[in-house]
Amino acid sequence: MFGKILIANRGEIAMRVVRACRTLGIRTVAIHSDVDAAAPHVRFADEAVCVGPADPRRSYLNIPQIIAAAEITGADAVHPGYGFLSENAEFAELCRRCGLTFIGPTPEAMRLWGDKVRAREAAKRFGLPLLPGTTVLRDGEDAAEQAARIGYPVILKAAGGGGGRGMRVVRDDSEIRRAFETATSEAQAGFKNPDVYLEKFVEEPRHIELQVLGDGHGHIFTFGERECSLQRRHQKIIEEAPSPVMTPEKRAELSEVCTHALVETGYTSLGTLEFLMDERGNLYFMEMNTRVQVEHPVTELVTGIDLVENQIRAAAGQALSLPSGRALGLRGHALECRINAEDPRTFVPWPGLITEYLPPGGGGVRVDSGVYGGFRVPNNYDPMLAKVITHGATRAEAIARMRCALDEFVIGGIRTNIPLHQALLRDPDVVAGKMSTRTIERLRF
Ligand code: MV4
Repeated sequence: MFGKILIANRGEIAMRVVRACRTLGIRTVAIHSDVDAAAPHVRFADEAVCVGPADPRRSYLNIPQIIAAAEITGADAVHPGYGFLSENAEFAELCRRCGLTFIGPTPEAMRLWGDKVRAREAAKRFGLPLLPGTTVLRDGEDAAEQAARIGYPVILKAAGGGGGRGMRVVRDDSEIRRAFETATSEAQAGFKNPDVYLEKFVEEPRHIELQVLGDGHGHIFTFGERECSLQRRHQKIIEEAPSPVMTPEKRAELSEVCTHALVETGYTSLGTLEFLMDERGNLYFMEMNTRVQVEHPVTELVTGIDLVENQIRAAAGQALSLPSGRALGLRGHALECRINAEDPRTFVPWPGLITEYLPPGGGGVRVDSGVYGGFRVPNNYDPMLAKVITHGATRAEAIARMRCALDEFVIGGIRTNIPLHQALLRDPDVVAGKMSTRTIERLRF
């Protein structure tokens, strides 16, 4: 096992990784920017190194400084968390060259799944269900021919995109050539990769994702799905496990095809396969995320498995023995609300000094927080302050506990989206499990 891990992140996920390290008896090094000197992850870790100024490009994304911090402190591994450098294959490769273990998949796996066209091809080869679609398009005429074959509406996506970035819906033949040109130049500008491809467009899909873990010993474990359909502009707001629309048979089938695909590609870390579900309940592979995700706790609560601890064990070369797929015993239901520093109606970020902070507690309530009373939330980073996660024997019980937890949560001095969560948990469609990716834009409160 590692002796010391450097955590190349901030906020609640840095705290989450410190906790997993403590459980495993591993020492921790925090990195931070100037404005984060008093951040909780800095206090919480055994050591801390300032790696640069507030601008994330010069601190949390500053690869030479981060590698130097690991060398100076004698860390033997780097945990990237989510965001920042977590899906940067060059960073993973540099860690390897410097004798540091990157706690994530191999750079090769990160490159494969990071290129959405290559990911689609791999998914097809290994039998994952796909929407009708294409590989890289040659030109506007090729796009028009392929779109006619697939049938409108279609969606143009950038190979270098992902997470909803670089997408555009095309509804008829008159728009397709221009859309191809615009999408190509935007992809070049945004992702330094002009490649775009087409897929059949699904109007109001649900977002369902499967949690997986590979160890380096040929084992792939699947830990069930999460439902993440409550989103706004590709930012998830509430997640849950299991999905209210999943059946045990569908879950078992999905687990089996995904296990097969990941055994074939030799995947060796924590990952998430993202699917769209259409009105008929069919699932289609969209993309794979090769990192720990914000919403991982809902899976932890219904499986009883510590995902971060097992991600670290796998990175250290341990062979894992865990329940998976059909043998997984799911217990009850879990919900997660992301608490952001923002106006609850306009979604404008609201950084500033937290004057009062009283998190909720009690049975079935978990709070993963990255702030405290007296901390000044900087305006340079993601506005997520904390996650409230509740667990219950049933979905109704998890909702009831979440309502109580949100009513208890006191955050003074800044605006938060707690009122949005309270309104969502009173919405009849949400309570009935009938969420769509458009629920939030229709909500009035
Ligand atoms: C789609 C789609 C409709 N049809 N693909 C958004 C995230 C990215 N991974 C894929 N996304 C979408 N891909 C086809 N062929 C609609 C979305 C989409 C979406 C998906 C899930 C949850 C919320 C969403 C919001 C807007 C668009």
